[in-house]
Amino acid sequence: MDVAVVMGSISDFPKIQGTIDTLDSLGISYNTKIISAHRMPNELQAFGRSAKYEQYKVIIAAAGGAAHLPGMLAANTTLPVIGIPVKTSTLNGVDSLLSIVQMPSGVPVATVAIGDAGAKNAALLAAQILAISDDKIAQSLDDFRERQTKEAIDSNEQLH
Ligand code: RP5
Repeated sequence: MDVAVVMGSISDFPKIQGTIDTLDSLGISYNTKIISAHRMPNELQAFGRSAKYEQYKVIIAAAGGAAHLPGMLAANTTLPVIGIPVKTSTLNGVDSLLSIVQMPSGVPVATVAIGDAGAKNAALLAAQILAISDDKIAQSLDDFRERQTKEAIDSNEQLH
């Protein structure tokens, strides 16, 4: 599998449907996993340390609140980690965003937007990383961009 899609809780799953749908539509292989940073710290470390040897190439990690899952995974691997800030009911995901994006120097996490746009963009960013060395994924991405542009042009024409 090329991508590991890790989430902090089963409650995150419906919020990253866009990630799953986008990976599917681009033909990218992935596994989904629940690893809670604060409830499963040992499992988190074990997965982070083994991910490269399990042949994953990119990790997408979604978490909400004091969202330390992406950062702690990044601390345990040199694979690229893309963090999705999950929208929370108390602070609308601003808590998640700041927890994920504000990584101190030395251990980066590529952070996408809160909400559906971020969930989809996480998959697209993973695809762009994989496309560097995978012509089939590169072609899927080009096709996606072409469709997206055509839809935008068509919507402009419908407006008139
Ligand atoms: C985080 O805490 C998860 O990523 C989730 O977004 C949030 C709430 O988790 P639950 O209490 O719903 O399991 O670890």
